[in-house]
Amino acid sequence: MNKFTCVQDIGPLDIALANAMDVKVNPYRDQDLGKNKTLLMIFFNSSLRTRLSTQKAAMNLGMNVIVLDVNQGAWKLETERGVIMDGDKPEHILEAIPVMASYCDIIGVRSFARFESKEADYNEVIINQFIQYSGKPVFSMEAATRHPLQSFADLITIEEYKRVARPKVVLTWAPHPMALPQAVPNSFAEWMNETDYEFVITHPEGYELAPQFSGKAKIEYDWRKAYEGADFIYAKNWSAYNDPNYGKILSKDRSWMVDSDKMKLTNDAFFMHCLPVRRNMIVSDEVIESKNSIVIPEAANRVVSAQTVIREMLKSL
Ligand code: AN0
Ligand code: CP
Repeated sequence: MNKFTCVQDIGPLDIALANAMDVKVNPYRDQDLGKNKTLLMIFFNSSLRTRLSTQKAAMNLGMNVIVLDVNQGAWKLETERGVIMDGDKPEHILEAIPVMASYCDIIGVRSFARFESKEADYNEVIINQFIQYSGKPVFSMEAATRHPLQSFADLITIEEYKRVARPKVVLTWAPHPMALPQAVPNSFAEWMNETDYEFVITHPEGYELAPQFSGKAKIEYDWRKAYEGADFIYAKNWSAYNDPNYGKILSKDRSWMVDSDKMKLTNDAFFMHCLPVRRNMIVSDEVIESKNSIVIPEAANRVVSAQTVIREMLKSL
Protein backbone atom coordinates (compact mmCIF):
# COMPACT_ATOMS: atom_id res chain seq x y z
CA MET A 1 0.00 0.00 0.00
CA ASN A 2 1.53 3.37 -0.93
CA LYS A 3 -1.47 5.61 -0.28
CA PHE A 4 -4.31 5.51 2.24
CA THR A 5 -6.85 8.27 1.85
CA CYS A 6 -10.15 6.43 1.24
CA VAL A 7 -11.89 3.08 1.74
CA GLN A 8 -10.79 1.74 -1.67
CA ASP A 9 -7.12 1.96 -0.64
CA ILE A 10 -7.52 -0.72 2.04
CA GLY A 11 -8.82 -3.40 -0.35
CA PRO A 12 -11.53 -5.93 0.60
CA LEU A 13 -12.96 -5.08 4.04
CA ASP A 14 -13.09 -8.68 5.28
CA ILE A 15 -9.33 -8.99 4.77
CA ALA A 16 -8.69 -5.55 6.30
CA LEU A 17 -10.76 -6.52 9.36
CA ALA A 18 -8.92 -9.84 9.71
CA ASN A 19 -5.61 -7.94 9.54
CA ALA A 20 -6.88 -5.51 12.17
CA MET A 21 -7.85 -8.33 14.53
CA ASP A 22 -4.41 -9.88 13.99
CA VAL A 23 -2.77 -6.56 14.92
CA LYS A 24 -5.01 -6.27 17.97
CA VAL A 25 -4.14 -9.76 19.25
CA ASN A 26 -0.41 -9.52 18.38
CA PRO A 27 0.49 -5.81 18.65
CA TYR A 28 4.25 -6.34 19.07
CA ARG A 29 4.86 -9.21 16.66
CA ASP A 30 6.11 -6.98 13.84
CA GLN A 31 8.63 -4.96 15.85
CA ASP A 32 11.35 -5.75 13.28
CA LEU A 33 9.30 -4.56 10.33
CA GLY A 34 9.77 -0.89 11.25
CA LYS A 35 13.39 -1.11 12.43
CA ASN A 36 15.37 1.94 11.19
CA LYS A 37 12.27 3.22 9.43
CA THR A 38 10.91 6.68 10.20
CA LEU A 39 7.33 7.91 10.21
CA LEU A 40 6.86 11.67 9.78
CA MET A 41 3.50 12.97 11.00
CA ILE A 42 2.62 16.44 9.72
CA PHE A 43 -0.21 18.36 11.38
CA PHE A 44 -1.81 21.44 9.85
CA ASN A 45 -4.55 21.16 12.54
CA SER A 46 -4.90 20.20 16.20
CA SER A 47 -5.19 16.60 17.37
CA LEU A 48 -5.21 14.47 20.49
CA ARG A 49 -6.22 10.95 19.40
CA THR A 50 -4.67 10.87 15.94
CA ARG A 51 -1.32 12.15 17.16
CA LEU A 52 -1.03 9.73 20.08
CA SER A 53 -2.63 6.64 18.54
CA THR A 54 -0.66 6.88 15.29
CA GLN A 55 2.61 7.41 17.17
CA LYS A 56 1.80 4.41 19.38
CA ALA A 57 0.98 2.32 16.31
CA ALA A 58 4.31 3.19 14.70
CA MET A 59 6.19 2.47 17.95
CA ASN A 60 4.47 -0.95 18.18
CA LEU A 61 5.95 -1.64 14.73
CA GLY A 62 9.45 -0.63 15.87
CA MET A 63 9.53 2.66 13.94
CA ASN A 64 11.05 6.01 14.80
CA VAL A 65 8.59 8.88 14.76
CA ILE A 66 8.97 12.60 14.00
CA VAL A 67 6.03 14.96 14.52
CA LEU A 68 5.77 18.39 12.93
CA ASP A 69 3.10 20.94 13.81
CA VAL A 70 3.29 23.16 10.78
CA ASN A 71 1.62 26.07 12.56
CA GLN A 72 3.84 25.93 15.64
CA GLY A 73 7.48 26.70 14.98
CA ALA A 74 7.77 25.74 11.29
CA TRP A 75 7.84 28.32 8.52
CA LYS A 76 4.37 29.27 7.34
CA LEU A 77 3.77 27.44 4.08
CA GLU A 78 2.45 28.87 0.85
CA THR A 79 0.30 26.18 -0.79
CA GLU A 80 -0.70 27.88 -4.08
CA ARG A 81 1.58 27.70 -7.11
CA GLY A 82 2.23 30.93 -9.03
CA VAL A 83 1.82 33.24 -6.03
CA ILE A 84 4.30 36.13 -5.66
CA MET A 85 5.52 35.31 -2.17
CA ASP A 86 5.70 38.83 -0.72
CA GLY A 87 3.32 38.08 2.17
CA ASP A 88 3.67 36.33 5.53
CA LYS A 89 4.66 32.88 4.18
CA PRO A 90 8.45 32.38 3.80
CA GLU A 91 8.38 28.80 2.39
CA HIS A 92 6.54 27.04 -0.41
CA ILE A 93 5.00 23.61 0.08
CA LEU A 94 6.63 22.51 -3.20
CA GLU A 95 10.07 22.72 -1.57
CA ALA A 96 8.90 21.74 1.89
CA ILE A 97 7.36 18.42 0.77
CA PRO A 98 10.46 16.88 -0.87
CA VAL A 99 12.66 18.19 1.95
CA MET A 100 10.44 16.62 4.61
CA ALA A 101 10.19 13.42 2.55
CA SER A 102 13.99 13.15 2.49
CA TYR A 103 13.96 12.66 6.28
CA CYS A 104 11.49 9.78 6.47
CA ASP A 105 10.06 6.60 4.93
CA ILE A 106 6.31 7.10 5.44
CA ILE A 107 4.31 10.32 5.81
CA GLY A 108 1.02 10.95 7.65
CA VAL A 109 -0.77 14.24 6.92
CA ARG A 110 -3.59 16.05 8.73
CA SER A 111 -5.03 18.89 6.69
CA PHE A 112 -8.69 19.82 7.26
CA ALA A 113 -11.04 21.50 4.82
CA ARG A 114 -10.26 25.22 4.77
CA PHE A 115 -13.70 26.35 3.58
CA GLU A 116 -12.05 28.92 1.30
CA SER A 117 -12.95 27.00 -1.84
CA LYS A 118 -15.21 23.97 -2.08
CA GLU A 119 -13.36 22.94 -5.24
CA ALA A 120 -9.95 23.05 -3.53
CA ASP A 121 -11.29 21.13 -0.52
CA TYR A 122 -13.07 18.45 -2.57
CA ASN A 123 -10.05 18.09 -4.90
CA GLU A 124 -7.91 17.46 -1.80
CA VAL A 125 -5.23 19.82 -3.03
CA ILE A 126 -3.03 19.62 0.08
CA ILE A 127 -2.76 15.86 0.66
CA ASN A 128 -2.61 15.26 -3.09
CA GLN A 129 0.49 17.45 -3.30
CA PHE A 130 2.12 15.24 -0.67
CA ILE A 131 1.19 12.15 -2.70
CA GLN A 132 2.46 13.73 -5.91
CA TYR A 133 5.70 15.34 -4.72
CA SER A 134 6.98 13.32 -1.74
CA GLY A 135 7.83 10.04 -3.48
CA LYS A 136 6.90 8.31 -0.19
CA PRO A 137 3.82 6.38 0.97
CA VAL A 138 1.29 8.89 2.34
CA PHE A 139 -1.66 8.28 4.62
CA SER A 140 -4.41 10.63 5.69
CA MET A 141 -4.76 11.61 9.34
CA GLU A 142 -7.94 13.52 8.30
CA ALA A 143 -7.84 15.42 5.04
CA ALA A 144 -10.39 17.85 3.59
CA THR A 145 -13.06 15.31 2.69
CA ARG A 146 -12.30 12.10 4.59
CA HIS A 147 -10.95 10.69 7.87
CA PRO A 148 -10.25 7.06 6.91
CA LEU A 149 -8.26 6.00 10.01
CA GLN A 150 -11.27 7.07 12.08
CA SER A 151 -13.75 5.24 9.85
CA PHE A 152 -11.64 2.08 9.90
CA ALA A 153 -11.52 2.22 13.72
CA ASP A 154 -15.30 2.80 13.73
CA LEU A 155 -15.85 -0.27 11.56
CA ILE A 156 -13.61 -2.40 13.79
CA THR A 157 -15.58 -1.19 16.83
CA ILE A 158 -18.98 -1.96 15.26
CA GLU A 159 -17.76 -5.44 14.32
CA GLU A 160 -16.67 -6.02 17.92
CA TYR A 161 -19.91 -4.80 19.51
CA LYS A 162 -22.63 -5.80 17.04
CA ARG A 163 -25.25 -8.27 18.33
CA VAL A 164 -26.73 -9.13 14.93
CA ALA A 165 -25.07 -9.83 11.61
CA ARG A 166 -26.58 -6.78 9.88
CA PRO A 167 -26.97 -4.04 12.51
CA LYS A 168 -28.92 -0.85 11.89
CA VAL A 169 -26.32 1.93 12.01
CA VAL A 170 -27.55 5.53 12.20
CA LEU A 171 -25.37 8.55 11.51
CA THR A 172 -27.05 11.56 13.12
CA TRP A 173 -26.17 15.22 12.73
CA ALA A 174 -26.08 17.13 16.05
CA PRO A 175 -25.63 20.84 16.80
CA HIS A 176 -22.27 22.57 17.35
CA PRO A 177 -21.28 26.22 17.81
CA MET A 178 -18.57 26.24 15.09
CA ALA A 179 -18.55 25.20 11.43
CA LEU A 180 -16.97 21.74 11.16
CA PRO A 181 -15.80 19.83 8.08
CA GLN A 182 -17.80 17.03 6.45
CA ALA A 183 -14.75 14.71 6.54
CA VAL A 184 -15.86 12.47 9.42
CA PRO A 185 -19.46 11.91 8.23
CA ASN A 186 -18.37 11.61 4.56
CA SER A 187 -15.81 9.01 5.45
CA PHE A 188 -18.05 7.12 7.87
CA ALA A 189 -20.73 6.94 5.16
CA GLU A 190 -18.18 5.80 2.57
CA TRP A 191 -17.08 2.92 4.81
CA MET A 192 -20.60 1.97 5.93
CA ASN A 193 -21.69 1.84 2.30
CA GLU A 194 -19.06 -0.86 1.73
CA THR A 195 -20.73 -3.11 4.36
CA ASP A 196 -24.05 -4.94 4.27
CA TYR A 197 -25.34 -3.11 7.36
CA GLU A 198 -28.62 -1.18 7.29
CA PHE A 199 -27.29 2.36 7.10
CA VAL A 200 -29.38 5.48 7.73
CA ILE A 201 -28.33 9.13 7.83
CA THR A 202 -30.51 11.66 9.66
CA HIS A 203 -30.04 15.43 9.63
CA PRO A 204 -32.04 18.66 9.25
CA GLU A 205 -32.87 19.65 5.68
CA GLY A 206 -29.96 21.46 4.03
CA TYR A 207 -27.30 19.24 5.61
CA GLU A 208 -27.19 16.69 2.77
CA LEU A 209 -23.70 15.27 2.28
CA ALA A 210 -22.12 15.03 -1.18
CA PRO A 211 -23.93 12.23 -3.06
CA GLN A 212 -20.67 10.36 -3.72
CA PHE A 213 -20.41 9.88 0.05
CA SER A 214 -24.03 9.37 1.15
CA GLY A 215 -24.32 6.85 -1.69
CA LYS A 216 -26.96 4.20 -1.08
CA ALA A 217 -27.67 5.31 2.53
CA LYS A 218 -31.29 6.00 3.43
CA ILE A 219 -31.69 9.72 4.20
CA GLU A 220 -34.29 10.28 6.94
CA TYR A 221 -35.16 13.85 7.94
CA ASP A 222 -37.28 12.67 10.89
CA TRP A 223 -34.83 11.63 13.59
CA ARG A 224 -37.57 9.70 15.43
CA LYS A 225 -37.92 7.30 12.51
CA ALA A 226 -34.16 7.01 12.14
CA TYR A 227 -33.60 6.14 15.81
CA GLU A 228 -36.32 3.45 15.83
CA GLY A 229 -34.70 0.02 16.12
CA ALA A 230 -31.15 1.39 15.74
CA ASP A 231 -28.28 -0.78 17.01
CA PHE A 232 -25.66 2.00 16.79
CA ILE A 233 -26.11 5.78 17.02
CA TYR A 234 -23.10 7.58 15.53
CA ALA A 235 -23.30 11.31 16.25
CA LYS A 236 -21.38 14.05 14.49
CA ASN A 237 -21.79 17.68 13.60
CA TRP A 238 -20.95 18.94 10.14
CA SER A 239 -21.47 22.15 8.21
CA ALA A 240 -23.50 22.40 5.00
CA TYR A 241 -22.09 20.91 1.79
CA ASN A 242 -24.53 22.24 -0.79
CA ASP A 243 -24.09 25.60 -2.50
CA PRO A 244 -24.52 28.44 -1.74
CA ASN A 245 -24.06 27.37 1.90
CA TYR A 246 -20.83 25.35 1.67
CA GLY A 247 -19.07 25.39 5.07
CA LYS A 248 -21.87 27.33 6.76
CA ILE A 249 -23.94 26.62 9.88
CA LEU A 250 -27.63 26.38 8.96
CA SER A 251 -28.99 25.19 12.29
CA LYS A 252 -28.06 25.07 15.95
CA ASP A 253 -31.28 23.26 16.83
CA ARG A 254 -30.59 21.70 20.23
CA SER A 255 -33.49 19.27 19.79
CA TRP A 256 -31.07 17.17 17.66
CA MET A 257 -28.77 16.49 20.65
CA VAL A 258 -28.46 12.78 21.48
CA ASP A 259 -30.18 12.33 24.86
CA SER A 260 -31.69 9.48 26.89
CA ASP A 261 -35.20 10.00 25.51
CA LYS A 262 -33.94 9.51 21.97
CA MET A 263 -31.86 6.49 22.94
CA LYS A 264 -35.04 4.89 24.36
CA LEU A 265 -36.39 4.69 20.79
CA THR A 266 -33.49 2.44 19.75
CA ASN A 267 -32.78 -1.26 20.07
CA ASP A 268 -30.62 -0.57 23.17
CA ALA A 269 -28.18 1.08 20.77
CA PHE A 270 -24.53 1.74 21.42
CA PHE A 271 -23.48 5.40 21.29
CA MET A 272 -20.46 6.34 19.16
CA HIS A 273 -18.60 9.59 18.40
CA CYS A 274 -15.11 10.10 16.99
CA LEU A 275 -14.26 12.68 19.73
CA PRO A 276 -13.55 15.41 20.63
CA VAL A 277 -17.19 15.90 21.56
CA ARG A 278 -18.97 18.87 23.14
CA ARG A 279 -21.11 17.51 25.96
CA ASN A 280 -24.67 18.80 26.20
CA MET A 281 -24.44 20.14 22.64
CA ILE A 282 -23.90 16.90 20.69
CA VAL A 283 -24.66 14.39 23.46
CA SER A 284 -25.96 14.58 27.02
CA ASP A 285 -23.73 13.71 29.97
CA GLU A 286 -26.10 10.86 30.73
CA VAL A 287 -25.75 9.17 27.32
CA ILE A 288 -21.98 9.55 26.98
CA GLU A 289 -21.53 8.20 30.52
CA SER A 290 -24.01 5.33 30.03
CA LYS A 291 -23.04 1.66 29.71
CA ASN A 292 -24.00 1.88 26.03
CA SER A 293 -21.39 4.54 25.28
CA ILE A 294 -18.43 2.98 23.47
CA VAL A 295 -16.52 6.16 22.67
CA ILE A 296 -13.45 5.07 24.68
CA PRO A 297 -12.98 1.64 23.05
CA GLU A 298 -13.73 3.36 19.72
CA ALA A 299 -10.85 5.79 20.34
CA ALA A 300 -8.62 2.94 21.54
CA ASN A 301 -9.17 1.20 18.20
CA ARG A 302 -7.46 4.13 16.49
CA VAL A 303 -4.15 2.41 17.38
CA VAL A 304 -5.39 -0.74 15.65
CA SER A 305 -6.52 0.99 12.46
CA ALA A 306 -3.30 3.03 12.23
CA GLN A 307 -1.09 0.02 12.92
CA THR A 308 -2.89 -2.08 10.31
CA VAL A 309 -2.37 0.62 7.67
CA ILE A 310 1.25 1.43 8.56
CA ARG A 311 2.10 -2.28 8.65
CA GLU A 312 0.82 -2.68 5.07
CA MET A 313 2.86 0.36 4.00
CA LEU A 314 6.03 -0.98 5.65
CA LYS A 315 5.53 -4.33 3.89
CA SER A 316 5.53 -2.63 0.49
CA LEU A 317 8.54 -0.35 1.08
C1 AN0 B 1 -12.78 17.91 13.71
C2 AN0 B 1 -13.82 17.61 12.65
O1 AN0 B 1 -15.01 17.74 12.92
O2 AN0 B 1 -13.45 17.26 11.51
C3 AN0 B 1 -11.95 16.67 14.01
C4 AN0 B 1 -12.70 15.44 14.36
C5 AN0 B 1 -11.86 14.25 14.50
N1 AN0 B 1 -13.43 18.31 14.93
C6 AN0 B 1 -13.29 19.53 15.45
O3 AN0 B 1 -12.65 20.38 14.87
C7 AN0 B 1 -13.96 19.81 16.76
N1 CP C 1 -11.01 11.52 16.39
C1 CP C 1 -9.89 12.22 16.14
O1 CP C 1 -9.32 12.18 15.05
O2 CP C 1 -9.44 12.96 17.19
P1 CP C 1 -8.25 14.03 17.17
O3 CP C 1 -8.77 15.20 16.36
O4 CP C 1 -8.03 14.36 18.60
O5 CP C 1 -7.07 13.44 16.51
